[in-house]
Amino acid sequence: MTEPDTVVVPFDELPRLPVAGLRHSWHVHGPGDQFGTLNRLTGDVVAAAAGAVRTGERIGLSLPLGLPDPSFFGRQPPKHTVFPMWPGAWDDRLDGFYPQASSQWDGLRHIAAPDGFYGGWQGSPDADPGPLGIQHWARQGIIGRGMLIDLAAGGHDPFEVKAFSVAEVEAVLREQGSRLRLGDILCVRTGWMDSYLALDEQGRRELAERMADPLGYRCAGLSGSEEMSRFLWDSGAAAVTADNPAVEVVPVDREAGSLHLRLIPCLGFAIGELFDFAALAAACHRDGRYEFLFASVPLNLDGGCGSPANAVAIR
Ligand code: UVW
Repeated sequence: MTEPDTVVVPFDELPRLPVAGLRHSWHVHGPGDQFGTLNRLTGDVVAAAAGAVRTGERIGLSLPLGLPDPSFFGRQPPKHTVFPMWPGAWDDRLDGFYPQASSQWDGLRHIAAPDGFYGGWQGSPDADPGPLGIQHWARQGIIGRGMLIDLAAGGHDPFEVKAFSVAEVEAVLREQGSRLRLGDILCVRTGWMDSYLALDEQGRRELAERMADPLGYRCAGLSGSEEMSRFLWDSGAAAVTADNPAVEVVPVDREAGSLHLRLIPCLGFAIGELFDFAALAAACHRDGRYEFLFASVPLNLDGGCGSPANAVAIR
């Protein structure tokens, strides 16, 4: 499904970490690399991505900052206060702001392997804001060709366990007539966000209670298997985003493994969660065109472990 000549080092040629035993890319972009798979967004790749814009239609991909409400995993929606500065001028303030509570990027200091963070960094994120902070991604933004992979029509319950396999992802790409290429930003729609937004207040409260434990709830998502990480790496993707809370299926199947662990510390993947792809999917299905220019600028927050997505699709 991927155009040739895209991948620098094939997944099966990557070495394995001594403790985690998983394939890693720590040597691929040189010592001190801060970008991981975002290195695939070269000038040529981004310039070519602009070719996906035909009509100039823009579609926001982020939830309002206050959603989900209640938040998940012990996070909180920010408290927004609007106040006068002087006559005719207003200011505002966010208190209790969790950058990963809404549509968001997981940065490279969000998850460590037993062998260390991406690249082998052994520091402590609360002590040193420099390495792997989200500020590095803010410098260039996350701009490239977006590709919707719409898995939502499968008839599954997004609030139940359903692990999408590589074969299922490839089948959808085939049905869409989509070919992946180097630097693509994959936008995986599982239908989770549509189901979440359709819940009433009580339903949202009950779901948040079930999601108090980041590892203990149930949701449909990509399989955490090595096969899936091989597919994502070899596809040339620069980032993987999804409309669910973790990109991957939850709970993690111990036998298959954790995609968070495989992708973030081992392969340096940028992953995005809780995106809203409903309007984008409607537009893509309308004209049978699933590519677009994806533009997102993470917060320039020194030492940030993640960031609001601030993402838009331009068609
Ligand atoms: C955790 O992995 C704990 O959170 P998230 O799913 O937001 O990345």
